[in-house]
Amino acid sequence: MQRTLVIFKPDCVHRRLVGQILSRFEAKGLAVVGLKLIQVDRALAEKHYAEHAGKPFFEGLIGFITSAPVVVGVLEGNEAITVVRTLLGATNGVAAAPGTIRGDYSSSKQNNLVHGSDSPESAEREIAMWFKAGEVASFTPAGSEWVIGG
Ligand code: IDP
Repeated sequence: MQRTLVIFKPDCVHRRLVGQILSRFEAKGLAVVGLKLIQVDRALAEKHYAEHAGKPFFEGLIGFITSAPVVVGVLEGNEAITVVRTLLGATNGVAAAPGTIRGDYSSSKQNNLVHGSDSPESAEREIAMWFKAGEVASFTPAGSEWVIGG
């Protein structure tokens, strides 16, 4: 079992797509083990996107992610990191394949609806950055053997 951090970005919240997209993750077999809506401050935004500091789109990205509330979650499941990123599709919504979340709902490089951690190291760092220990649940969802069998 693996955990990953997802952020339903301000465009997703404004466009009222949080439920629909969360549903796609759940339908794939991922379980929600943490979830909250928060207004991100500049310090957290800069920490989360530290690897992009100095890039031409950085200031715009920080402005975007702090412009409205986000819904941040921890999803758990088999190969959760890869599964989430595969469902999300390419970063640029214009290039993302049809059938992926970004391919189906986004036409933008920046406003691409959902963030997903890109490696086990990032997932661990990001979950600790966005959630306190008691905010992430540990349990075995009923029926897990049917989701992951074989
Ligand atoms: P990812 O979210 O697919 O992992 P990253 O390259 O890590 O993509 O970029 C982080 C976020 O920064 C993207 O999801 C997107 O919102 C934004 N971003 C990336 N490249 C650009 C760009 O060229 N212009 C504007 N925003 C960008």
